[in-house]
This record gives sequence, structure tokens and C-alpha cells, in this order.
Amino acid sequence: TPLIRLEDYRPSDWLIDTVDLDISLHPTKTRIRSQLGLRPNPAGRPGAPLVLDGDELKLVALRLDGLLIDETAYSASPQQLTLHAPPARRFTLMIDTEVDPSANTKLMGLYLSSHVYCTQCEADGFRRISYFLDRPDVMSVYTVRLEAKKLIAPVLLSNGNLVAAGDVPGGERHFAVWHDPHPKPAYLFALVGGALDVLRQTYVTAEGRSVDLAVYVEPGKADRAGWAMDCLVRCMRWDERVFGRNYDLDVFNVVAVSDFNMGAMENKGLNIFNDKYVLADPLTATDGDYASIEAIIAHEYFHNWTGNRITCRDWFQLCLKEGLTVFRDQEFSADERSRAVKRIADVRTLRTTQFSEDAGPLAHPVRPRAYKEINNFYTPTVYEKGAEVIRMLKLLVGEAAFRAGMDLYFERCDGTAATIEDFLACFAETSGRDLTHFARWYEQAGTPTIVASGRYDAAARSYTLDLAQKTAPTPGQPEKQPVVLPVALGLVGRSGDLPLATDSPAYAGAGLIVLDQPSLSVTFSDVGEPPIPSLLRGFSAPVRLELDLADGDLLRLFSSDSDPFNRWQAWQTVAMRALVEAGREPAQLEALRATGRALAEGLSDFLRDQAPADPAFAAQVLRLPAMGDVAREIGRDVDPDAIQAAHRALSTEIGLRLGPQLLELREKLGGSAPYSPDAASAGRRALRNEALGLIALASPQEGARLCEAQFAAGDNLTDRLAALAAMTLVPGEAREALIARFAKTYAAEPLVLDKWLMAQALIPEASTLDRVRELMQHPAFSMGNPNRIRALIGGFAANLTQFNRTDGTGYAFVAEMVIALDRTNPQVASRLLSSFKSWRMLEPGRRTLAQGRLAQVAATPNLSRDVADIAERTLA
Ligand code: BAL
Ligand code: ZN
Repeated sequence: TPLIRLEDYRPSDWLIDTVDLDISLHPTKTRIRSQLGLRPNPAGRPGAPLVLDGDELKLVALRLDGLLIDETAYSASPQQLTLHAPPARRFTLMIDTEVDPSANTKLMGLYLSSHVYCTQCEADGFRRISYFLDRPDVMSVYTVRLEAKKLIAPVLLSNGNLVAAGDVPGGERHFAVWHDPHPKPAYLFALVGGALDVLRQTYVTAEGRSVDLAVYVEPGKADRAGWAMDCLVRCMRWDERVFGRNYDLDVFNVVAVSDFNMGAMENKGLNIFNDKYVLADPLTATDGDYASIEAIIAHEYFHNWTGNRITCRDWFQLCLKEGLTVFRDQEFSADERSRAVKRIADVRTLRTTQFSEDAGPLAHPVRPRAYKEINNFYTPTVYEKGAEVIRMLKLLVGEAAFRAGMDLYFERCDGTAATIEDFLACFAETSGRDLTHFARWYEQAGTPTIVASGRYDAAARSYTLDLAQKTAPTPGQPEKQPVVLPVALGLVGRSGDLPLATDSPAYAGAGLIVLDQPSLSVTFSDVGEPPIPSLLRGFSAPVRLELDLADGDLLRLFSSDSDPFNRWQAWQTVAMRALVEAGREPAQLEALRATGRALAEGLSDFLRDQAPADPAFAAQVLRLPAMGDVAREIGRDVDPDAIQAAHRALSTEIGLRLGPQLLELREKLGGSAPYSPDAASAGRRALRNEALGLIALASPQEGARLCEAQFAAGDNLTDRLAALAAMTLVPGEAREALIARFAKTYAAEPLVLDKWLMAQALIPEASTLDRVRELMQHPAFSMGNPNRIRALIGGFAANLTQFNRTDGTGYAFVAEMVIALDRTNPQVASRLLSSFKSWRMLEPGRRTLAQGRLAQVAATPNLSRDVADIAERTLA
């Protein structure tokens, strides 16, 4: 497979100004007539052949300016259509192809999802529909005529505005014509045809444009579309207010489909969603689902400006749209909810997904320099770390220059396919700063570590902070350079933050040090008492921090830091230390219990005095660091069973110590008000349910009683699922009874049963693998649906102790699934295979077994490019 390199980029030799598609939908024989308005690109090579991309295509007919072409003038294969000597002027090419949507199990291009025709074209699915210059810098105006049987597809949608519709003579079929005036790359093309119910609403933009909003869902489920619509309206308003961005078409359609590789897709004016991120009502969606729907509806909508109006020059620039759009959706959610709690949740995700990627063989820069399969680069690094880079940029240039830079970007780059350089130039201009060094964040992989220490000089009344940075080597990058690290900080004294006075050039004012050297020191003067440093407030940079604070100091930060993120972080650090020690050395379990007792004491005051005022924050405090994060902190010769034992012991100890108080807290937080998905209510449920989990571990019988009662009384899925999750940690008949009851209650709800599958796949017990194999036979499971696979098999691969079983059968099972899935859906298969990414940090026994299974996958004949690429890089 060829390696595609950023440095090899050159403009297309040809441009396509207009695309006229005429698509006659049929389950096995869909005919596509594509008329391309072509012209030579002035920036391309004169006289170059026209080479169009294809993928498993069948050419039916080809005409140039309406005339059949001599067979010697072109060559066609399923992968390519080449015109050897096209005219050096404008011309039209008419290409007829035929595809079989029902056989398209890759879910790329045109396929059928539960009888609904739909498309997914990013990154390169359009070439599975018709031959095309399938690259994001070729932007065209599309007009699309769709035709289908009225009974099968009463709804016919494509991008842009509807310009005509009607019956086809004969009466059985009908048509719709859509026109999108905004030039776009092919990856943003979409169509939908099917029997769908719809929820509609009218929206008037700040500029006065009336927009028909519609959310299309499976028949009978329109009453579950209300939350998505509500989110859509709120995020449209927010983008007007915060970024000055208005919507630009007369319609905005959202369609939920049940078979979808990604979360959702930002096709111009026609966002297609995995139904998991649209459908919600209290009994079938959790608070977490409501929050995800809010974030993803906003994410796809925000792409209209950051992604669609301004797209990427090439796929190396993927973070240009993704990192920026994640940043925008995170800011939206922060404004709609609790900013501090949102930040904590995002940092948790960043650590478990991105830091783990950066620490293993799949580490890559936010802007990769080379790839074999672009679908493997829709990663936490491009998305989440990409968003962190934007957040740091904003911190460095300041609020005003950031907004001005965004305005300039929208103005200057609108209608273009842009690069990271184009983007950064806007902020360099509005801030007057040289961002060359900052741009290293896009080039250098790996999570930097800041090593910090502080010295107080009582006589001089000064405090000196020594900061150094280092980044471990990553694949292809043995030597690392220092990056620009914004370190937001405070010095915490007995009664709060001390004033910060220093003449150090590294101090940018407003509590911000910019660490852009390998190391530096900043001395603060007029410091009247020995302070506790509170570094990386708000998690101002995506780094690890090594700072040796005593537990007592951390507990003081926990109780009194003015920065809520660092209050949470201080607590996590204390817990992490204890978990790392016991995870490294199982003999330390006794010591861990002692720490648990000490922690419980600290928590007791917190739960009494502060938790009731901010339950969502308190819930985040009660949740211990993720086991994967503990594994990464240990870093080598990891024993997952020891980590699991430590985690459980610490939780159990806290549950034992705080039992009565947790029960009381649950009472106080109440559960009787009717369900509302708002952040405050969700926060109360989150805290009650964290408490439930601790109680169930400490007193299984009491826990079982509470879980059963909560399941029975629950008027919402959040509480019911929390009851199930808490019970899964307590083996026995009560657990099995609740599992059975849950399945019966939700027998007709595939999305809810996904959670049921996953809860079981995550049980940290030796019998789980057998359970998972058995569940594969359950009617709720299907190897054809990505959500089902991610729930059951993905859930198992995320089960730290069972995926990493000492007998290697966990690896064998996942490898077997990857190989099987690769034949039908390579994207889902390669995602699953990346579960092996942390294998090198395991102890030698497991390491050898994991390596063996990876090698087995790599040696399998006829692998897809997706899976072969992940296997190869993971083993390298
Ligand atoms: N562009 C792929 C899906 C998303 O990030 O919105
Ligand atoms: Zn996106």
C-alpha cells in the first residue's frame, strides 16, 4: 500500500465546477448518472491526463460533451477512470455507474440501513458512488435529482435546498431535485431515501433568514426527536452570539440511521447521524446520552462554518476542521452546563483516549505527515488533542485576539480549502505574535511532561518555581523539541490566592506562565507565606505534571483552591498515587486501605459541606481515576489484575467508611421529582449513582436491595442503568435476575440493549468471555450493526482485566472478531484492533500473548488497508 505524504501535495490538474447527479434508487441496482463540468486547473500541470478515483465501481457509459468516447481514449477499472488526453478547455463528462446498496456492508458510499438509503462519503466514500476527483480541494456546486419508489422512499433528501419534486409518469415512482449553491468537496455530498417520520420547526437566524429545521427518524420515533431539535436551536443561536456565524440555507435536515460507522456526519445541510446520537426520551436515554446528543448535534452544526464553508486542502489538515469544531462544541456545552464539570469530563476523556494513544505505537502528530489509510486518523489525537491546541492558542493570544482571529479566518478563508498555516496566520496577525514555535503542537506527537518544583525563601519573601518539560520519543520521532506550554497558575496561601508579582519574562500576567524553553525559573516576590502551587489551572495544557506535593498540601488544594478543576485534580492525584503504588506492588493493598481510610475522612467533610451545592462536581470527585490511566502512570510491566484489585479495594474502603453518609446523601438528593435532562438534575442523579456504586461494593446485600428498588422505581434510564452497572460488580443471583429483568423491560429497544450488552462485557470476572460469546447469540446482537459490535465486542476489548486475561483468550477472541469483521466492515474492524494499542506496557507474559495475536492478524491474507495499517503500526 502506498504511503501518502503531506510533502507530496500538489494541486489537482483538473477542477470540477459543477456536478449534476441523477440517481435512480434501487436496492440492488442503483443507477447514477453524473455530469461533471470540468476545466483545467490553472495551478495544475497543463496537458495532464484526467484521473478519476473509483472504488469497486462498474462503469456503464461514458460521454464527453454528449458524445461517446473512443475506447482507446480512456481506461476504466473499479479503482480508476483515466482520460488519457482530455481537451485543454472546459468540457462535460457524463459518467454512468451502477451500484448495489444492499451489498455495501462497509457502510461507505451508498448503502441501505434498515431499508433506508443513505450515504457516508467522508473521507473517500463518494468514489464508491461515481468516478470523481475525490479530494477535498476540488469543490463543486451540486444539483441532485433523486428518484425512487414512493412506497419505499417517500422521503428523498440531498444537500442544499429543494427546487423541484413530483411524480414520475407511471405513478409508482417519484423524484426530488436538490440544489446546493455552496461549492463543496465530494466528501460532504449526501442523500437519504426512505420511509421516515419527521419533527419540524422554523428557525429565524440573527440575519433574518427563515430556516426549516427537520429531524428525520425511524417511523414511530418522532417523539424522541425533541431533544435533538432543542439542541439544534440552542447551538444555532450560540454560534450567532459567540462566533457571529449564521446559517446559510433555507433548510437544515438531520437524519438518524441505525447503521453508521461514525457518530454523525456534517454533510452540507443534511447531517446524517448514528441514531444513538439523536433519539432520546427519559426511559431510553441516559443523562450521558442527552449530553452527547447536545455535543454532537452542535458539533455537526458547527462544521457548517468550520469544515464546510472552510474545508481542508487535504486530509493531513483534518484537525483544521475537527480540532477546531470539537473546541467549539466543548465551549457550547460548557456554556450550556457547568463549565468546570464539563472541563473535568473532557479531560477525563482526553486522558483515557488521547494520552493512551500518545503513549503507544499508534502515536501521531495532530497533523500527521503520512498515512496509508486516512480512516485510521479520525483519532482522539486529531479531535481531542486538536481541540486542546485551539484552547491553548486562545489562552496565549487572549480572548480578543482569538475572536478577531476567528473572524479573520472566516472572512479570508470562506469558500476555500485551507491549511493549518492559513489558520494560524490569522491569529499571528490579530495578536501580533510569531506563532512559528506554537505550530510545533501540530507536528510533534507525544504527551509532554512538565516537571515542576518550588522553593520558598522566607528571608527574601520570595517563591521560585522551576519548570522543565520533556517528551518521550514516539514512532518516527526519536528526538523531541520543547513546545509552547501555557501554564495557568496560582499560589495558594492560608486564606486563598496570593498576589503574583514577578519581573520574569516568562510570566505573561493574569496567572499565566509560558514555558517555551526546555526549562525556566520564575521568582515571585512579596510572598508572605509558603504557598502551595496550583499549576495547570483549568488544565491549561494537555500534559502530564510531575510535582511532588505532600498529600496534606493536595488535600488543602482540594478543599480551598479557587480553581475548581485543580480542586478535582488534587483529589485525583492523591487517589492516583495510592492506586499506582498498590497497582505496582500488590503487597501494598493494606497500605492502600489505610489511604482509603484517610481519603474517606477528607471526603466526609466535603460530602457534608460542599457536595449538596454542586452535586455534578461532587460526582466527579467520587469517581476514581480510570484504571487505564493508572496503568499508564505505572507505565511498564503492568499487571491489570493488580490495578483492578487496587481500584476495587480503594472504592470498597471508601464505601465502607462512608456508608451511612452516602445513604443519607442519596436521601437528601432525592429521586422523586419527574425526570428532566437539565444539568442540575443530571448532576444530582450522577452523585446519587456514584454513591450507589460505592455502597454496592462495600455492602453487597444492601447494594442489591437498593439497586433493585431503584430499577423498579426508576422513571428514567439513567437511574436504571446505574442500578444495573452497580450490580454487575456484585456476583450472584440478584445480579443475574436484574440482568434478565433489564433485558425483558427493554426487549424492543436496541439502543438500550447496547448498554445492557456493554455492562455485561465490562464485568471484571473470568466468566465474562463465555458470557460475551453467549450474548453474541442473543437476538439483541448483530455482527452487521456497528453499534451492537462496539457495545459487546468493543466493551469486552475495553475490559482491562478480561481483555488482558493471563491465558491470552481475551486477545484471541478480539483478534478472531477483527478478522471476521474485516471481511464486511474494515473501519469497524480496525477500530476494534486498536484496542491492542497499549500492549507494550504490559508485563512480559501478556505482552508476548498480545503480540502473538497481533502477528496473527497481520499475517491474515487479504486484509483491508484499514486493518493491515493498524496491525503493522501496532507491531512496529
Ligand atoms: N467528519 C466526521 C464526523 C465528524 O467529526 O463530525
Ligand atoms: Zn467533526
